[in-house]
Amino acid sequence: MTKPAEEIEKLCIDAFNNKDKKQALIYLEQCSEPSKIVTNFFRRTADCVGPRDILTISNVSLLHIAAKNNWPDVTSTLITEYHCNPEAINNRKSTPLHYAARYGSMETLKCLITKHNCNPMSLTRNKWTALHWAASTGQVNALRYLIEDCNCDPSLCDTKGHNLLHLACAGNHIEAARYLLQTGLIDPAFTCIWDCRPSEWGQSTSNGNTETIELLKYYEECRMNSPIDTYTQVFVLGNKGAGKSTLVKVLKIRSEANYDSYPSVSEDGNVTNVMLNTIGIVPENITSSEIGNMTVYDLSGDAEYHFSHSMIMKTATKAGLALFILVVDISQHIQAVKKQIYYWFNYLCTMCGTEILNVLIAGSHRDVLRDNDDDKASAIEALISKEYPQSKATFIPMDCRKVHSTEIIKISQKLLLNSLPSIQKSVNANYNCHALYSFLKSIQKCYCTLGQLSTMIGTSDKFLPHDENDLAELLAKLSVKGLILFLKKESNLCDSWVIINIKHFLNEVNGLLFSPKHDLSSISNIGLVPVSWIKSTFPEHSPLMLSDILHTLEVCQVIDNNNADASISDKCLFFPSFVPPGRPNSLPPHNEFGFVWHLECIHYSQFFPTQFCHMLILRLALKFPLKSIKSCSSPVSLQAVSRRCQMWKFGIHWKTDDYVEILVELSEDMQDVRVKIKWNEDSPQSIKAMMKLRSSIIKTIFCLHQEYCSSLEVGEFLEAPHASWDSANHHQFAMQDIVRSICLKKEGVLSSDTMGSKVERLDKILLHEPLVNLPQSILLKIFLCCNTDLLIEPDLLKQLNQSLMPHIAFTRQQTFSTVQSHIEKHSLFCERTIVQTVLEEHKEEIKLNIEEEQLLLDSPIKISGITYDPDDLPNGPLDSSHFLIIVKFLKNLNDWFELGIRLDLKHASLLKIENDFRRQERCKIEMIQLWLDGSDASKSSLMEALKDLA
Ligand SMILES: Nc1nc2c(ncn2[C@@H]2O[C@H](COP(=O)(O)OP(=O)(O)OP(=O)(O)O)[C@@H](O)[C@H]2O)c(=O)[nH]1
Ligand SMILES: [Mg+2]
Repeated sequence: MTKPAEEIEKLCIDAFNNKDKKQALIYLEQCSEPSKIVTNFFRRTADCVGPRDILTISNVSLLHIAAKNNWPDVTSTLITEYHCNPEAINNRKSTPLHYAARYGSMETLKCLITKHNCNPMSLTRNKWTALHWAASTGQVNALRYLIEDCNCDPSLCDTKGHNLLHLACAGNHIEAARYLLQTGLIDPAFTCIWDCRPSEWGQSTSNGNTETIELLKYYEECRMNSPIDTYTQVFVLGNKGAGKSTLVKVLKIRSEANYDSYPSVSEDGNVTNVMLNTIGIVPENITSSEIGNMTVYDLSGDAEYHFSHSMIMKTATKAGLALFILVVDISQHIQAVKKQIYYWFNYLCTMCGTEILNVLIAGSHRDVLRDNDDDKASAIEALISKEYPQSKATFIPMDCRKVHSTEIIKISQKLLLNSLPSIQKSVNANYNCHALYSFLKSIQKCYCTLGQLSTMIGTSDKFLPHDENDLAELLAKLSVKGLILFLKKESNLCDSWVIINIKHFLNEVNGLLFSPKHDLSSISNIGLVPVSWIKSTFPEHSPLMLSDILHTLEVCQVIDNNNADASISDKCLFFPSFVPPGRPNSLPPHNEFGFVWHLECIHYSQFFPTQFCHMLILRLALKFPLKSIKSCSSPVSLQAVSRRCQMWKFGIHWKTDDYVEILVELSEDMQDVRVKIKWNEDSPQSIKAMMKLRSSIIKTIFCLHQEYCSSLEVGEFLEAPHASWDSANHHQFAMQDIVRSICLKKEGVLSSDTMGSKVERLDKILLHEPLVNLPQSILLKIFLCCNTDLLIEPDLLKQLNQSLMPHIAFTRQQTFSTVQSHIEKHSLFCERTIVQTVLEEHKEEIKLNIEEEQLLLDSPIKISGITYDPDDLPNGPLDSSHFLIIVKFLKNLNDWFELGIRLDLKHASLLKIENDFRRQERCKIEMIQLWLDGSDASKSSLMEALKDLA
């Protein structure tokens, strides 16, 4: 019969008083409010007897008891009021924390760690942590708290080499085992000092409870059958016919047992039966003791695939773990070899950033080199180490066909070595990856969505996570290994595609979808393909899946005709890679364009990558000429678009309703993007439209540069409008100089041609640019102060309007921010740091100019009945380029000698002029020249001097 609560409390206190500790604790554990007794008892006895002494029974302190029974209050009281050691140990070096974990006393566990700073990783004599205790008793909550909230390392083993799974399995704690496996942090195949894996250990210790053992065995099998963490992705790239497929086949043959007698090796040790002219991408799984486990992608060297390949590689190499073999045919002329190396490094750098490590360069066809070509290999090697020192590239000249050469062994060794970092990185690969990969293989599908996969897992008997986020994480890991292709859709995770059988998928659609071999011009000549074409060409695949995959890879864009009811079949896909290669003959000649702008690669070995070119055409087409198409599936509307817009491999040309004609193209060497615009100068509408288009197109180009090749150093230039294309008259002006001239209000800009130093007036180079005549005060406010809601003063507005006349002037008062956004739409420079930098650099100078401007704003000066209006002079400093303007300005002034004195010219110099030239007019001209040649000539100094004369 149970005793009433009061009686137990009394018996407990009596036992304490009689120093019968054992009995006291038995009663204490039965009390409903143990903390009350502990507090009361100690309060009475603390003076004479130490609590630790009283409450240590068989080496267990009262704190241990409190932890075991989950008495957080007692625990806190003992520690804070009676100074008990929170990390007191018993004879096995177990602390109260270990007790709390072992018995799942969650409140006390948290209290000990968070409030009393106990070390959650403290060890017992057997090197057990709190985690080991929790695993051995199946306390899932304690495991979860210690791993997830306290970041405890669950991979530690005890003195017998047991990990947490050994302990969970021995106790048949299935939930704990499942949780531990799901963390992916503990190896289910780890063996203890008796060579036992957790499942075997469980078998030897359990009493016929096999549930946990079965679970672990399943994981072990998955891992054994799919050693995914040892896989590395290798991309083999290079020009057509370089020897890529040959090299891949040699590696594959070497991975076979008894490859000496392999049917594809000829008597002289050369590989035979290589499939020539690879189409698209051919993945190959190679497993050998020589190179480890690799997914090798043999890429076609055909240029038309380079774009789609880079998109696939970009997706696959996001984690930066892939290796690259570049095959270069070194039997070609050295210039051709160099060109190939530049091209492919450029390709890799723009795809993976400049930090590409470990590129292996196989210099194929070494056997074809003549004796006197010996220096060629060393020249190539020198070139690589000079141009790409950061790439750690290894160059191996070889005959790719030889199955037994020392070079192929060297390549294999290098591959193995280079794959180690990526393998090491994945040692901690989530063990669920193995199980998931096994599961994916078992469902025998080519592809599915993440949502479908989650449902399949949910209805299976496997212990896999089927939460979408967890699944996405696992799939991404498998994708990095090249075992599947996971195309994550951030906006709707459920609809992300999982390509389970890449090989099958690529074999079926690769050649056709990523670069169609057959003529599509009957469908459209601007890269538009109706989804119905995809449907009929690939009847076995879902058109939604195909278009989605291509869209995700940015190989094409789905054109949405803004019709919510439209099914995918009514839609159209735009493939930049499908546009015809040839430049149309009907384009306007160069000198018809009033605006010609270039973005050029500065470094000779760099050029815009194919991705950039494709995306340029894609983005511009969708933003401008194709923007308005409503229904693209009907051939009639496709033809209508085709009439207004032409596209080819390197460019796009279109006309607008405002008589604006735009041509954007890349030069054939891919080092120069040009934007040319033609408009109707008699139509204000056309001029306005041109201004807007110009700024928007250039913004788009800069965005693409950032996205696809930000490491490329580029320079920006303008050509004089309507110039002919012959080299004698061909002058281009660096944008930097133009901006400097605009900001400092200098009129002329120096041509950047190395040939000459042609000075051209700014307003002749850049037509209809609002910034050209913008007063500096407004320029400063727009670029440096931004977004002020202050109204522009009437005087400034007058000046502003003068500079914006006639097309985009304001009719009434404006705030700075409205002016800013208005100019932004029409200027070539808004939002551009280049202007900001120049303004910052010359801020003080510009401020002085503005002060001068203010001073002189309203004060024309009259001398002998003639008015000298400062508005007739250019602002700021003057030099010899202003000679004619000044001569005209001072046309009616007679007293040149006096003016010279006021302009601070030397008396002696003026006398010399008088002596040498005598005629008044001539002397005045010489004086002006002398003044302009000096360093102080400016509008303000001239106006000051005239003021003195008046
Ligand atoms: N002499 C010699 N011939 C080679 C060497 N490497 C490849 N070849 C030959 O060059 C031809 C083209 O080789 P492939 O391996 O098909 O070239 P690829 O780089 O795969 O070409 P694509 O798939 O078209 O991009 C084959 O006939 C090979 O036998 C080499 O090192 N020496
Ligand atoms: Mg090939």
